Amino acid sequence: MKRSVKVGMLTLSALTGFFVFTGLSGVKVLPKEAPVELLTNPGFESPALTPLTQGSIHPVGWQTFTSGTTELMTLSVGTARSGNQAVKFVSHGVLNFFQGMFQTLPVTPGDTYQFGVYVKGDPAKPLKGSVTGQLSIEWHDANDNEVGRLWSTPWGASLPATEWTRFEVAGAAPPNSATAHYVIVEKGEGQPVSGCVFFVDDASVVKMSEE
Ligand SMILES: [Ca+2]
Repeated sequence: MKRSVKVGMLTLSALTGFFVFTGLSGVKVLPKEAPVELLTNPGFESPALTPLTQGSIHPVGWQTFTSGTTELMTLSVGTARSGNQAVKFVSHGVLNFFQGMFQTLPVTPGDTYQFGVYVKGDPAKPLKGSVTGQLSIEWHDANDNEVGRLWSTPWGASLPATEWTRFEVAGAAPPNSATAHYVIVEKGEGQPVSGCVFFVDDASVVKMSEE
């Protein structure tokens, strides 16, 4: 009996933690049932690395892009928040370089979507200079033209290397949107330093409901 009461209280506090304030649009809350994860391979566990493939392949389900520099984004087994693997981003010392990965998913106009990831620095190779990471949601219409973009708070030199920090961005799909690109990007900007590292794990996209 005591045990079930305890579990109930835990559940309540966990739900309370899901409330977010969205400014003028009021309070939104995740569905009461466990929210459905919309991403493929959100924990970067696929494909499972072997000693031979380590560092040389991309996570299943994610598309990558760069500003023209060599792609320095790899699956990594050294540091993971869940499972065995995370994605490791390594910076270039190239002015205004960028590199990233994304998934494209259908959206319903008016519905609110939340995109989040956990990020951690590398104590031996912390982010320096103007190198940052950031999340975005890019809304596209049926012809695949971008019709809007939302950004998360960026992470940079102050990113903790001793714990995982969650970053997220959420918003309502605009009236003419058909899909969203959920993007994780690293940017060099004006004073980039090469060889800086951050890890990303446990990405998530969920649809939120209004109460
Ligand atoms: Ca993982």
